Amino acid sequence: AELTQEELFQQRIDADQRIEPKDWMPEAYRKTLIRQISQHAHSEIVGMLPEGNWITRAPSLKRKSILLAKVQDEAGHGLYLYSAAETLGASRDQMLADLHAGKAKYSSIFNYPTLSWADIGCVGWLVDGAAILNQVPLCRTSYGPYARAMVRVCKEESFHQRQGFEIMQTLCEGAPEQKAMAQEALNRWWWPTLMMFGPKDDESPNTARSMQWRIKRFTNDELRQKFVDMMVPQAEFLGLTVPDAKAKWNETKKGYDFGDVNWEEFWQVVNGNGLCNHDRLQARVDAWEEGAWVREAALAHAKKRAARV
Ligand code: FAQ
Repeated sequence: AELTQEELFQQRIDADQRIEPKDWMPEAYRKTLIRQISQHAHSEIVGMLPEGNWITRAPSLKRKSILLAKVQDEAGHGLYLYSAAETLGASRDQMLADLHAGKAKYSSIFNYPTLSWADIGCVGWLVDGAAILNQVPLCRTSYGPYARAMVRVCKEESFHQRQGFEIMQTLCEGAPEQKAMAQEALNRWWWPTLMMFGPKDDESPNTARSMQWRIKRFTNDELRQKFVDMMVPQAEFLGLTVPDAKAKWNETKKGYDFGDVNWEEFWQVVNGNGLCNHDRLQARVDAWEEGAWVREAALAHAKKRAARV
């Protein structure tokens, strides 16, 4: 019997061939990619806010210029990702309108406040660490433009993670007050970073199909396990303790056991009720409104140039 379009599509996926913008694809594949890529883009853009909060208060000129560069990198990632979503037929205006209306999701992690300088260390070390674990496999995701965007993004994220770790190391080798500040920040950021990987596999409606389509290469729980396995030794190296009494090496599974994430908190934050959801969204809406004159001027300029030729 002849294969259906959908079967041919799955064959290409199974043979690890990339899907490109003009190729036939099931509508649900297109939809889930627009969903994931636009959420990812929004996360990068909203993700500038917690760190942006510390640019004016960074402890030295060197730290300030590094942080400024990092936050600019996140803006670049966001714009890359909006472009990747546009190749699937999504309009940028619509994606932004959905974000500003509070309809679009972005990563839960950016709804937590950055209270001390050590939080900037934790964002780089833990949040970017989680981001890299999640995004390195996305360099092999089945949709070409998304996969290619991830290559550069991951290179920059690796630099971000190193700078975060180095902030933590400096604090941990410093005065007792600095080390205490590092531990206190770790206590607050540990569980929210475990939530970045999404709900447990058996409560994740999208995982099975996204794995079949090779959009995702690992499940949420697989990546969360890798994260714990990577981070517990790094915390020990720093002389810090992760705030989980159940975090213990398990020789049989060759990985760490760890405690349960507070899923109630996770869904509260995802559904708009985290500590900073309101402020984050308001900051994006204000930026959009205050930038209206720039968009108008750019359009007027483009029109004038087009009329000149
Ligand atoms: N927060 O069925 P699943 C960064 C939603 S890194 C909010 O498992 P899926 C770098 C999910 O959307 C952060 N919502 O979904 C940076 C779905 O809702 P929907 C961004 C979450 O897609 C660092 C529902 O729950 N990274 O920005 C979260 O298969 C520092 C059910 O979940 C990416 O976006 C969450 N944590 O798996 C920037 C990576 N988790 O859409 C600045 C790409 C789940 O059905 C500073 N994305 N939900 O209404 C992915 O890998 C996947 O989308 C997952 C979720 C793994 C996040």
